[in-house]
Amino acid sequence: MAKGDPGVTTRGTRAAPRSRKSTGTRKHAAGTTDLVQLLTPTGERIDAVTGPDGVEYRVDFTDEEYRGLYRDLVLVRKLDAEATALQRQGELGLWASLLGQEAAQVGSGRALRTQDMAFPTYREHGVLYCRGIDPIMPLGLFRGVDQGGWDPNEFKFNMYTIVIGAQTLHATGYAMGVTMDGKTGTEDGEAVIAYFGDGASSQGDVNEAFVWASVFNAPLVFFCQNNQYAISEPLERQTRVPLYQRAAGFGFPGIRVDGNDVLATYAVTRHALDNARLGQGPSMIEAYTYRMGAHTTSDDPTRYRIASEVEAWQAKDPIARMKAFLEQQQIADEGFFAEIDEQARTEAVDLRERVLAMPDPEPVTMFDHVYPTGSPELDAQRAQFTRYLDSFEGSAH
Ligand SMILES: Cc1ncc(C[n+]2csc(CCOP(=O)(O)OP(=O)(O)O)c2C)c(N)n1
Ligand SMILES: [Mg+2]
Repeated sequence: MAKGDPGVTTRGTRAAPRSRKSTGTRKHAAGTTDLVQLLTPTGERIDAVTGPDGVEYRVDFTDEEYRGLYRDLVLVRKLDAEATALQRQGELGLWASLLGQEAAQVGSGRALRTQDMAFPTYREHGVLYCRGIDPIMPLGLFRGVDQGGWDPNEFKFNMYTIVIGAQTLHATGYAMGVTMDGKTGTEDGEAVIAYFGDGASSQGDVNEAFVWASVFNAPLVFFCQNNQYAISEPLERQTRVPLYQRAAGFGFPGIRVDGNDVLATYAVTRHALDNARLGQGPSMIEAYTYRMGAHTTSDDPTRYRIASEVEAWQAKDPIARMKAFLEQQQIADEGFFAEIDEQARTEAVDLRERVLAMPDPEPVTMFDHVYPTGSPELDAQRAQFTRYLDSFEGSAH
């Protein structure tokens, strides 16, 4: 992604990209589609779209910025595939692939401003990449050699959270703190984004987070990646209404975006974040997408879904449509695509080599980062565990 702040506008204050072929501006009539989309599955560009919320969404990127988004999409997919391969070869304990969700993650991740704080689940490798964190970090976690080694404050990206939905409460508390610190109400204010899944939407924690964020007007965007499954449970086991409509019951706006469209996801997320930072409170985005792979490497999705469904979503692939757009508009040529593929290959090889070189930690170090200053109870446990390890001294084990 190019440096600087890529253009996004709402309500049409900036011009559409010049001389691009497009399908023009679309309006959502009542009762028609409620999906905000700026790039169709075949790569056709829609200049602007008015969502059911009455907001006109558009982006105004330079050619370099469009190419940057494509680069991000390809790189995060490639690194993710490498991590899956590493797990298959016994080098990671587990991996939760983002395959199919690249646009939802890159679009929202790039929409964050530097000062914004993100609270991820365990699948947000694409957002982590956009935040500038070394992609090896989550691999250390899933290899079991560290406990998640980045500083959330330095990168404004909190730790991965595997307890479903818990991070929405952490995000709510953090966002309430942002308001108390007086960091909202201006264009350079801070906004917060909480990622969660369609399955998590049924958790009590998430619904409590909705209530608290709403009544305290927290500067928070609830970003739900509806990838259609919670492990094997399909969406219809979570809800009888479109997920984004849940927001209305809690008293804040909700919107559904095509989560396989990086441009629309960027526009919708940037708008919601800017509203939050200006003090206009929380909102919810439902990024409508699909988990193309298994839930994790411990899962076999052929047991609960049919191949034709996966094929239907393959036709909506987030990277293919961006590539088609770049080709159709002559924003990128074969040389560019080859260069990106080569960069992705090189970064994946580098990632692999660094994972294989990760040393196993001394078992006793697992006590090191439980509390910042330790505790008597923890010290006792460490001492006991050390005695236990010492008892093997001189044995064959
Ligand atoms: C509190 C809690 N309950 C159950 C689990 C087991 N679990 C792990 S992932 C998952 C499904 C989550 O589905 P969703 O929220 O749609 O996210 P996705 O994995 O699809 O990204 C469950 C039930 C857990 N980690 N935490
Ligand atoms: Mg899901």
